[in-house]
Amino acid sequence: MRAVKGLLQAAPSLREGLIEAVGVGGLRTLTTDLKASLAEKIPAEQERLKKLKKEHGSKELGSCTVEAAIGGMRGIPAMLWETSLLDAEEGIRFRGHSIPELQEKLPKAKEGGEPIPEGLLWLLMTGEVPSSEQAASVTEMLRQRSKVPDHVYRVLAAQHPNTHPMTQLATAVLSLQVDSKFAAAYRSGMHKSKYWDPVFEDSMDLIAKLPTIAAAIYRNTYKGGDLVEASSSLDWGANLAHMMGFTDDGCLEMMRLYQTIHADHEGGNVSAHATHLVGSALSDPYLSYAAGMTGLAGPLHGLANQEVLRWLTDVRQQVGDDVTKEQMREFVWATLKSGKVVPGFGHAVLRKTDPRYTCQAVFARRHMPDYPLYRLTAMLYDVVPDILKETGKVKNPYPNVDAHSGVLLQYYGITEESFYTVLFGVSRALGVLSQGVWSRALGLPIERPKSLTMAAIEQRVAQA
Ligand code: FAM
Repeated sequence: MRAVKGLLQAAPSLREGLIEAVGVGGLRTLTTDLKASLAEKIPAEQERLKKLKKEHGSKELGSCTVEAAIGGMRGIPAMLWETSLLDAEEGIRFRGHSIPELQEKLPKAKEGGEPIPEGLLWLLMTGEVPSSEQAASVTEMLRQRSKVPDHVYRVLAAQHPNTHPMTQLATAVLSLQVDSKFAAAYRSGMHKSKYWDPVFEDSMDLIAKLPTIAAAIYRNTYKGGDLVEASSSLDWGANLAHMMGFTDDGCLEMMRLYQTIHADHEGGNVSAHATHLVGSALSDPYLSYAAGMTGLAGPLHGLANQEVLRWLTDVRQQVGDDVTKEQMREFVWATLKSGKVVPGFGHAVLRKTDPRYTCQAVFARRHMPDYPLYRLTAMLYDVVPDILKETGKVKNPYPNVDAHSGVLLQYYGITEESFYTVLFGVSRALGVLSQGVWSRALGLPIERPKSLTMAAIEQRVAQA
């Protein structure tokens, strides 16, 4: 009784019926309004950050070596990112939850199925695993915001027919920027304590429209421009597959899983960091997410999923489907000797197999155990790590998320690999835009790390 009384004193919204007590000392938002739930949490998190800065601001989290400064800033803990955290051995956790845990806990469209990404969005935004009603309210909120303005279709239609789908995506998103509520609010002189509100509105508008935009890019580029209407009964992830023209139940489940696992990978990767950096200048969510997407379009980052498929196609063309392990070894070595990377393997932070790879492999074993491309991918897992270890320089010889995603897409008939990174990009919006809202809610400043010339580094090390 005393504990409940304490809880009521600590949390006025418990008295107002907005939250309920769960477990020992835990609180859960009851509202099905995502923005209300978020607004409820912001003041405490602002206080938490203020306290951290005041009490521990001068403490060191790590140092920067010359190697780190010239080596892509590896391992320097220098950014706040609330929505996920990556452990080198264990892989990603979204707000503290591993991928298998999310597959169990998040609301699903069907019994025993994959999580719906809307549930993950609620979790990323609020830190709480949503109820089915809360996830359903996100689905509905996104549906209401999903209409894409006509001018965006005209912008897409005006592009050169060979424009890469990722370039089309970034261009379409930039053309939506004219409607930015944050840019308008800033222009009209909004107080900075309120920035998170229009950033939230822009982020939801953008996330809502991305499946329609992605599907339009797909239909324009590969299907003669014949667009498919959204279904009013499908969730956000499944609707993406539906609007691309795929209705197989397995494909819808695959898309829900795909859109869930690609959403976030802490803050230092190129797409997240680019979004964060550009947003720190108070560029609105359209501008900052478009920056993230141009980074995701690089072959060492998101475009690796396209590269994996091209590489696998080369294997099949040169060796055939009945490739032996020995032939595969030769092919991998030939790739390395020609000065190229083996796409889908390695990682800047991870040092073990990516759990995003593992969950896709589990999905494949369940849904397509005899599919030749799946078997080829499984064989790569047996062959590639030992070879990469033999090179003596690759820090992580194991597969990452991109080694498996293309196989699942191919199986369901999404065969156009140059589109694959767009699917990654749609999912990535959930993570980087959720963090973007929090960055403004927490009042994070403009990013401005120090750079040095080679001469300046030489001078500093000579003095050390
Ligand atoms: N194949 C061949 N060489 C590789 C390699 C791979 N898969 N992974 C790393 N290396 C090389 C790397 O190029 C570097 O060589 P140099 O010293 O000659 O420059 C050396 O091994 C040390 O690199 P590292 O420290 O192990 O990796 P980095 O942190 O520099 O790079 C990756 C990380 C992801 C860019 C790198 O592993 C790679 O190029 N992998 C293939 C591309 C890929 O799959 N990218 C997708 C990553 C994914 F998780 C994502 O972002 N979506």
